[in-house]
Order: sequence, then structure tokens, then C-alpha cells
Amino acid sequence: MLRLRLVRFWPLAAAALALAACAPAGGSAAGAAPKGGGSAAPTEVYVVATDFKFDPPLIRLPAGKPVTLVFDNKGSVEHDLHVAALSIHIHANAGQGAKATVTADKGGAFDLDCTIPGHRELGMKGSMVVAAQ
Ligand SMILES: [Cu+2]
Repeated sequence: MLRLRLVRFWPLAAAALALAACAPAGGSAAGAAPKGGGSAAPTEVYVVATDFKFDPPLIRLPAGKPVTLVFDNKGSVEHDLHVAALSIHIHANAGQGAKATVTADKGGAFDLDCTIPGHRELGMKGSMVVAAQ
């Protein structure tokens, strides 16, 4: 009996550690938001900006579902995440983060860039692909 319990405990502990490791570091949030909503809570999509690119450069969003875009600026200057076609514009100062919850209600591939002058030309551009999921 005891042996069986130990065997069952470890996969759970490993899963908890894996979840903790995936949590974003830094940012200004004092604590993690409570997750009481179950499947109703928006999915979070992480985008990192550095000088001068987006990681990943191609961001996929589900159509018609709320998604929280978490924009983490790890660069040494300000950056933003801008998708004109979807009215998305998230700005973050150097070393800071920002987030916005969006619902993309049309499918397709849309141009994404940073609107700080000169940054697009330096490589801060990509695509946001919206599709049914
Ligand atoms: Cu930029």
C-alpha cells in the first residue's frame, strides 16, 4: 500500500515542478493571479521582445477565444507589439512587461511589428496567425 502511494505521488510532484518552471519570471506582478475560472480563463500567449526581434516571430492565436498576450520586453530600450489588423498595441518599457487580453474574431495571417521608429527595419516584425483551434 505504502509503496503504491509513493509511486503515485512522484509524478504529481514532477508535474507541479514543471508547472512552476514554466511560470514567467520577473514582471511587476506581486503574485500569480488566482486560477478559479477553469477552462473559462483565457489562455496566455508569451511573446518576448529583445533588441531587435520578437520571440517567437510567428504567434498563433485561436479564433474567437479570449487570449491574454503577455509581452515581455527583455531589451534595453522600449518596444511594443503591434498588429494593426487586430487593433493590438501593447507597449513595454525596457526590462518591463505588459499584457492585454484580446479576442481575434477573424482568421488569417496578419502583419506584426514594433512601432518604435526604426525597429521594424532592424528586424522587429513577424506574423500573427489566427485560426480555429
Ligand atoms: Cu522595438
